[in-house]
Amino acid sequence: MGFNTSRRSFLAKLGIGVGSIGAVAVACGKSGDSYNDRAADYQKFKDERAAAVSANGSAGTGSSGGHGTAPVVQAQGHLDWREMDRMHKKGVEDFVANASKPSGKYGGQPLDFKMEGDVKVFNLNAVATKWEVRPGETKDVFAYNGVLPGPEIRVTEGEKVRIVFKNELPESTAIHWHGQKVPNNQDGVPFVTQPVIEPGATYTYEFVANPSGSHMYHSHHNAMEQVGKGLLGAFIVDPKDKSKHPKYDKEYTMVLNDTLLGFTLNGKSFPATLPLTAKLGEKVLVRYMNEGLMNHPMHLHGMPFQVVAKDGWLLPQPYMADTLDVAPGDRFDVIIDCDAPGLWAFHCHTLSHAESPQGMFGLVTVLIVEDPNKA
Ligand SMILES: [Cu+2]
Repeated sequence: MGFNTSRRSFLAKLGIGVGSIGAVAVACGKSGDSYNDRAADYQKFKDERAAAVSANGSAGTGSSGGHGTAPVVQAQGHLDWREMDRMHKKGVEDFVANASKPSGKYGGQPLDFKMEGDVKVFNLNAVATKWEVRPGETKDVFAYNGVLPGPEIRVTEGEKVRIVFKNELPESTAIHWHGQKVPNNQDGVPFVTQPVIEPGATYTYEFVANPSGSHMYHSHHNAMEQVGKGLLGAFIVDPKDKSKHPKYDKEYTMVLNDTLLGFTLNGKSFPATLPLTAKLGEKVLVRYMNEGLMNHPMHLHGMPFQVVAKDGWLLPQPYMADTLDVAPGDRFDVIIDCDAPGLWAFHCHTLSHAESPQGMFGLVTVLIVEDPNKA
């Protein structure tokens, strides 16, 4: 499906006419060039985003069916219920099979470092490559060290950090350390705090890790496209003094994204997403990170979770929830007290990000709580 056809059909389905933003601008009597330019830019951005989502949704013909907005709408009313059930079942079976023996590449693994004096040194690059979002669906992506999400960079609060970055992309870029209190010239915003890092160039970032908590790193240049295509990762700063922090037995990071690669959880779309696993009675920390353009109300079945931190900062009063809206740029730390054995669905509750007539897709995984007494 071509770019324009795709965009028009997507907008038509939503009942949105092209140029509606421009009409609003005129109706409001704001006719200054800069306002109209901005309105036009905004419309262009919205069109491109809609086209990206639509194009992604219509591209997949995997075994579990389409998984974006367009095919969902087209398919409704055309599937025999038995066929629908078969596809839903197959998606879950594929997920379970993959969970026990994951196939393909997964990102987000801790990045190796070396110490130079008292500085923790990491090497990172950015490359254009291919990435399998789910079986049968491979995308052209930009990736840090070739994986999505990029490798996890993990340091301790107060540690000196150096990241030697090589740009192997066909375009310029720069890295922003989202949530970190860095010196102004290390903030990674081209033409605001630093020159762009051109193709082939190397740039070294250096700062002291602080504050602690769940943070992110991502491109801050042509970011709608570069982050949308995969230039994102977790930057986790362990607290120097853990005594004030809640205790947990294991942890998972969920990096959410929603544009050029479709709805992805740690770079994968269900059924290629991996489950979270815990033993009965364990406490699991989940770090939600939204690198996308949309809010994602993340919902766990069977157990609530305790929200303990926002953007790395411990909350003065943690609270219980089972659905937590994670907006673009947000990080939340939640702790699940795994007191209910079984397989529990764990998904974004914007249902168009999670389920179609052909089965679940996108921002869906499962929390498996094992009861050791029933092995
Ligand atoms: Cu969502």
